[in-house]
Amino acid sequence: MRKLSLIAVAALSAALALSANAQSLKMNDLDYFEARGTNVLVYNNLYNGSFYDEKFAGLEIIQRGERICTGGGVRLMNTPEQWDIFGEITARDVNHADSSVEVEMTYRDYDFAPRLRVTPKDKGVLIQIVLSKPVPQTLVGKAGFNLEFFPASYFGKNYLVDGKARILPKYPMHDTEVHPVSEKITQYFGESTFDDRGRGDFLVPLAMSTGHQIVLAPEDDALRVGVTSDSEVSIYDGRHLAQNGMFVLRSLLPGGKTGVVLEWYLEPSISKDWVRKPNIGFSQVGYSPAQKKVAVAELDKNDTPAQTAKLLKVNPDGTKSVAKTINAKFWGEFHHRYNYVQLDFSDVKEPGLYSIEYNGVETNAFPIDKNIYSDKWHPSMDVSLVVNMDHMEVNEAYRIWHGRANMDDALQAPANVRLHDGYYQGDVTNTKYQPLEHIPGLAVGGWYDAGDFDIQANSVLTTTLDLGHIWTDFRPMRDQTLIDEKTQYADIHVPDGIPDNVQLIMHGTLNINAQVENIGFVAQVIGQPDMHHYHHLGDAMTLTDGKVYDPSLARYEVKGDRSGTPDDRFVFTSRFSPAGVMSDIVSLAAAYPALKEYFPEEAERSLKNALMLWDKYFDAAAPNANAAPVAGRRGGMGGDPRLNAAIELWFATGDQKYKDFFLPLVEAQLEPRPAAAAPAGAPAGFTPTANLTAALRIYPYMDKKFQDKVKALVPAYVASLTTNGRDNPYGVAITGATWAGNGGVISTAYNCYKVWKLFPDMIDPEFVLAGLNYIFGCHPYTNVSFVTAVGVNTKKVAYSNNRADYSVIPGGIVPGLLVKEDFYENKDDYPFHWGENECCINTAPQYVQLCLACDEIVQYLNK
Ligand SMILES: [Ca+2]
Ligand SMILES: [Ca+2]
Ligand SMILES: [Ca+2]
Repeated sequence: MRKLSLIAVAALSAALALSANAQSLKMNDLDYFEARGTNVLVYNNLYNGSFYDEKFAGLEIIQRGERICTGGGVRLMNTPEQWDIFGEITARDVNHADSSVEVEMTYRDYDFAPRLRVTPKDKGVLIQIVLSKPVPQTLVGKAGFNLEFFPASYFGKNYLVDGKARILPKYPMHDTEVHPVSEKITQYFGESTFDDRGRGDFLVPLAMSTGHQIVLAPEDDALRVGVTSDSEVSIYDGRHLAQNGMFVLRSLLPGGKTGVVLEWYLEPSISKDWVRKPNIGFSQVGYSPAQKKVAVAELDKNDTPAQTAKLLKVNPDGTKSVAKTINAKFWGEFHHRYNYVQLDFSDVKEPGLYSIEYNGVETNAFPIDKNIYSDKWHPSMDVSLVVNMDHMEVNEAYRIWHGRANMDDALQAPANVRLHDGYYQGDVTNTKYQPLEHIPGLAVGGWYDAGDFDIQANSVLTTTLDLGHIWTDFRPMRDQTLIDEKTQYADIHVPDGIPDNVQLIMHGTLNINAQVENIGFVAQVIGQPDMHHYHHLGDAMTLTDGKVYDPSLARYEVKGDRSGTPDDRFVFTSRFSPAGVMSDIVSLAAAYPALKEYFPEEAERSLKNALMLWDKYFDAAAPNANAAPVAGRRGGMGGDPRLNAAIELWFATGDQKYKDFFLPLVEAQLEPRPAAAAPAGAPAGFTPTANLTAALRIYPYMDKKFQDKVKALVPAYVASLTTNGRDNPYGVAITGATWAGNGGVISTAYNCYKVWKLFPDMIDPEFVLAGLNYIFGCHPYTNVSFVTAVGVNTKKVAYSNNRADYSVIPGGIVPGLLVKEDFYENKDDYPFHWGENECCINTAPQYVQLCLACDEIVQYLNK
């Protein structure tokens, strides 16, 4: 039970005494306004700043369990984009006595700090904008109160403006105009999202409608939201500017006035009887006969949990028979909003097709079968890792996914450039190249990092490394892709006689080796030179013209293989450190065993470069040398960054000198670390137990003394891996306030597998399987599979580079559930939340590893 504060109890009693307003919004003890079926949040979620406007802050409405509205606040344009400035929240006062929330939004550059005050009124809230000073002259006609609605939630609905009926458009189809750029409110860091082709203007979407009352989706009780004001209220469609744009309701603030300058009455739709339908979480790929099978039902607190559920078997004639009556185990409340019930049907082992019926809901059907994990990694290896290949034309049957992209790679980034997505170039370039000089040889290999089109060091290195480990640990011979690096062409579902795993490893080393040979090391990023190119959507080949930039040509002029169009990617070469280079060695050496068998020349090249880097930077990479570890790159955090490089070089060469180097370092890691020794920048939840990651990798090859020592530490290690899931009914750690936690779920489950592989008696293999059960649908909010195209009910949209088409690239793994105050979210109709839906390339091989591990485990359990 939630504990009500004394103040909340007093406020509740006062409201009950009036009783006429029994259906109005009340402030709850989480400091937002609540009524049955509707919540109004006022800056309970703040802009976190890392990627600017994430469409998860401001005044927001959660209605019938879905967040349909966000971004309520004073903004400076009709339809703000991700990089448009917003007011910094410099005060937020929650007053339970009069049920008000008041926030101050400060625009420092404009000496402007409007206050937003929200109080319950009738069946909704009164929104007031209060000014102590008039709107600055430069912002008159620009500053207004905006409220944003997710378009996809409203596809197929209408709106009323002063009683006149209008259709909410599925696609932007209204008018815009261009204004001189001198009128534009500068975006963060002076970015410009709009390419004006040198004309000196910017785009302004015009209102779709204007009136004094606008009601969205009046016909739909779950989506209806109305705004009434004495001021004019307009509705805009932000998708004219950006595909992730919103429907925006907006009123301008008047000039020359102070005090309450704007009032809106906002009425969401309350439902006194609404009960959310149970969300029954289970694995959308089904279950193997011998494994544990526990579905989790997520229930509205107004719902009455039934004592039993039914497991139904679906017969060939379409009839369903009861395979088991399941005793429902009430788990209780978790994360405030819902109650949870566990439904265990582990004893059902007969292969077949099943569904679960509980509290009036029947799930989609799913299999119980021996081989459910054996093919679930195919879309990631066959499609996701192929479609995301840079510098390749990628074909599949009748479709070209994209042409050969970025063939003009790349220019030396000049010093002291700060760009989007954390790209940063300091005051030294660490290379022999002049600013904007073309660096040769880079138009080969590598992957698009995620939903964007850059090659980031961390993703190209870890993807190559994990693909290398997949080969040495599992040796998958699957060959369903033609990959021709000579003509830079790939064809999906076309075998070519070479295992795809090996070809993908080579696609990684081709880029890593090119960077090492031409730059000297793997650069932090090869990324777009400006915001207009960074936010590119569409065929990657159209991102640049493929012609090397020549500043002597006029803008957009073309001469032979050079052009005056400044679209070539920049190589960001600062943040270099000898410790960071150790990660380059790790990946090249880990690639060696697979390459040696199929591409001996590329294998020798990789090993040669790894050894060259080792010799060159060995001394400088020692801990406590002047060079600081590079955050986010493996091997650079805590301990000696050379350790993993030495291990991989030892596996690649068998040279005793590497073993002599790493063994004492690994043995030192086996000493328990006191909490005070947590390294700077250690991830949240860092546990001061022994670090067994490296020890488990070398375990089979070490002597008994070493093995005994490691074995003694395994129970504590297992506890550290499995503790964080015990606070919730899913048995998996659920994390992620700004970036959801599926990556952590996968890596934790895989670490459990690595323990099980060596010590099958010391860990329950169900901890490995629980990770994939969660990813495949046994999670809160919905039961959709977080792996696109894998499972029965799977993600309909993802933040991949085809997100503007509301589509997916099969085999991608989305980050999953964002965890807010008492609310989870993973939208499946709006693909533009990167923290929920962006498929990162380096998650794909990690997921493949886990599938292969789970397949091995269930084959063992089913024996
Ligand atoms: Ca990126
Ligand atoms: Ca192949
Ligand atoms: Ca170019």
